[in-house]
Amino acid sequence: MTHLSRRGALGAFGGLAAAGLIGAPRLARAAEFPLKYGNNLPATHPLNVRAQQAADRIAKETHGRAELSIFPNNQLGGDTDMLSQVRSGSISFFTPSALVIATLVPVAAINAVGFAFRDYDQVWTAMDGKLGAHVRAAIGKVNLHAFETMWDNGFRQMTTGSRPIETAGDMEGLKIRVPVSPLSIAMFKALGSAPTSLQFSEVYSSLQTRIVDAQENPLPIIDVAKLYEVQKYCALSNHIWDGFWFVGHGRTWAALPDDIKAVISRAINEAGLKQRDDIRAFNETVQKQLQAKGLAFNRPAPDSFRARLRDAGFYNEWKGRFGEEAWSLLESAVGKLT
Ligand code: X2X
Repeated sequence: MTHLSRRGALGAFGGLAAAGLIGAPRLARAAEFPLKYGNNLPATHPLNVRAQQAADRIAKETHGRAELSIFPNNQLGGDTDMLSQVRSGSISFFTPSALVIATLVPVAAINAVGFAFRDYDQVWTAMDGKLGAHVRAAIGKVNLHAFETMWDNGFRQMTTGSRPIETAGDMEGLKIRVPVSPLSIAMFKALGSAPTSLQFSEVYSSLQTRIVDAQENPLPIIDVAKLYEVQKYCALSNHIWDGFWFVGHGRTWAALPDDIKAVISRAINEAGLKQRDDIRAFNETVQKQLQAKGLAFNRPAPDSFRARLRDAGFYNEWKGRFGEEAWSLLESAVGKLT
């Protein structure tokens, strides 16, 4: 009797559990191809907004077979960590800035040569054309897959805490944070500054605690990462154009079926084009927004900076480092630099 009633109770419990399961939201089935993507930018930056749209599209168009999970804002570690994770395959995708991937693929910093690009027409002609193809081929050689469309970071501007920068003379002795990038270090040394390489994850706090006095980034990043809270002045120097390469771990990418690859490529490349438009629109309003938040702007003429770089031998040195082929591809887009 006891035995029976216990079985009865269990049976009832089992039935409820089954009913509960049926009524509950469908548990997500693990995707056949789970793909982790890490980056260094806040979730509100257009790069993350458009990447999320690409992820939704990938889930839909592969009928859930591939799932791109995004880890923004250095959740998986700083740039250096994510670069080694995408090389080992512990993450599938990463969007390093050209400056950052250049620690692995030196020629990738070619787009960041100081004061090379005048405007976005020159940038996209070069990066969607032969110069971009040259860099992508070099990225392929270290067993990473680079998608065709480069995503925009922007023209980098300098912000400072203690004094404005009007001419190249004001760069003397400036303690400025730059990304983990040999080109950035060389360029700011040539300008007479005292640059320090720090990962982006450390920028806000190092400005706040005054480990450094200055940093340089495009205005959209200065806005979304709230760097205006810890900086006073912004010099619209446009000294470097910087973009993000969307790269994948080579073997993970190669192992995906062709139809999945096609969906992912389309989704990422098209999202990248939209992200460029977002940055263009952002650039039309961001200066006013930052002014309203207390940042004081000025626009130094580039001539004194260029002259100082030329006199310090910066262009000649980097022409040698990048090599004749890459340098002539850059000059065919922007004109003579040396
Ligand atoms: O670290 C930076 O300054 C950033 C966010 O622009 C890069 O990724 C290079």
